[in-house]
Amino acid sequence: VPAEIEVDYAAELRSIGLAAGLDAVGLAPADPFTRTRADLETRKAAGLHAGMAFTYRNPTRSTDPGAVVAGARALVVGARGYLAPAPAPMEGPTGKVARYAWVDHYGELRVALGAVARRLKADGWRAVVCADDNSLVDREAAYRAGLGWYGKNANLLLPRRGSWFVLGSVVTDAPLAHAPEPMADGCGSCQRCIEACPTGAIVAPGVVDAGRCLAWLVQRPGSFPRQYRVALGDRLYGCDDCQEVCPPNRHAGRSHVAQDAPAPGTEAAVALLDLLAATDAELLARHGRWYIAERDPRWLRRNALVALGNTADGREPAVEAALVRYLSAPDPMLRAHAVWAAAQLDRRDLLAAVAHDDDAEVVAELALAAR
Ligand code: B12
Ligand code: SF4
Ligand code: SF4
Repeated sequence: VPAEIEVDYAAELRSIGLAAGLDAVGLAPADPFTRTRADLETRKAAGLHAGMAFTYRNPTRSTDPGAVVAGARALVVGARGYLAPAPAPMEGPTGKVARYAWVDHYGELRVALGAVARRLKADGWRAVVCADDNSLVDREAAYRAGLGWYGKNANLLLPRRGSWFVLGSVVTDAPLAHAPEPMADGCGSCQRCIEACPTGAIVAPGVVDAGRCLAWLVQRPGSFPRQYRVALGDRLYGCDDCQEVCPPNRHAGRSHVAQDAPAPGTEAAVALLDLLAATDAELLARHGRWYIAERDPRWLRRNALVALGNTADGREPAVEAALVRYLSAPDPMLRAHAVWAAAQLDRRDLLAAVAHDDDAEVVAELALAAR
């Protein structure tokens, strides 16, 4: 393929991506991400993945575009902005949802990348969309395509526009590869994200310890670690603190704003008492597009109990009723979190309900609540 045709074709694919809803598009060669493979392996060995599978399950695969498309030669990488206005606050105790999950931004991203893939396929090339799945490390693809730099909070920041972007690629065997200049660091001496992280999860510039990161603690199965329950505050799903404080994200008008008014169905907060009263089927229907370990809604109820314990008024009859109900829940993990929440809300008087509980976690929680 003559060079000028390649350039035209790349420009055309770029326009297709932009017209389909991407805010930035770049190209990268499909060489294996060797540095990222080493990062995944060393961080996994150091336990910083905290049991996560995702891209950590098989670092050799998730850093090799050739494992997605045999003979891969290029990546067309897209970023889609998700900063949007917040809906009006809700009444009563609510759990906060991180911005990336307010609507299905990954769905929109995949549709836009799909338009690029369709064009490539129509021209006889192979093309596969990878976005937020376990097959490719998306930030590194975007970094290699020159879309942005790695912030100290590990997020990829686009120049002047910040990090409120989801990222994905089209892996193709089309010969589009032009290695762009990698984006220069834009953080400089700033380290606000490191200082603002409520759990100290950013253990070195660009390195997040998932075992402390609230974004993973709300997703992972098991009891919510006691030492981070207060830090969870009113969060239910995701955490945005290290991005909210980031100067390139804070300059009004500099980050991409998707629209003027909240999109229909925007879910920036969830009524905690409704969540705690809902059935499994209702919770999966409402929140099924979130990552919920084992598709088991009890992890959402666990998060909701912690957020309730951090924010509610324990004398409110509806809050008291929820605590009473969960103190006699069949699931001991949820009873234990209800004990914690009741103690946080100064309702140790309700703990008589579990005085004879023989579950080890509930007993341990009661002993701590009595202090
Ligand atoms: C696992 C995962 C998580 C985990 C672990 C996060 C992590 N830091 O790895 C958890 C659940 C905690 C998580 C949280 C979030 N995630 Co997440 N997550 C992923 C996933 C599935 C894999 C990430 C991965 O492989 N990381 C591997 C490690 C090695 O990469 P890294 O942490 O980015 O490390 C890089 C830097 O350290 C850099 N580096 C190396 N040396 C140095 C030195 C310096 C000085 C610096 C600055 C950098 C640097 O190189 C490393 C890569 O080689 C991707 C989707 C995908 N398939 O890629 C989404 C993804 C990374 N997540 C995303 C989002 C939106 C989030 C949250 C903002 C969601 C939220 N609001 O709660 C938070 C942000 C937390 C944070 N500060 O990182 C976006 C990020 C978009 C962007 N603009 O960067 C992605 C790309 C999803 C997507 N397709 O858009 N996530
Ligand atoms: S997402 Fe929250 S907990 Fe995780 S590193 Fe950022 S500020 Fe810390
Ligand atoms: S807060 Fe500062 S150090 Fe952290 S990512 Fe943003 S610019 Fe970089």
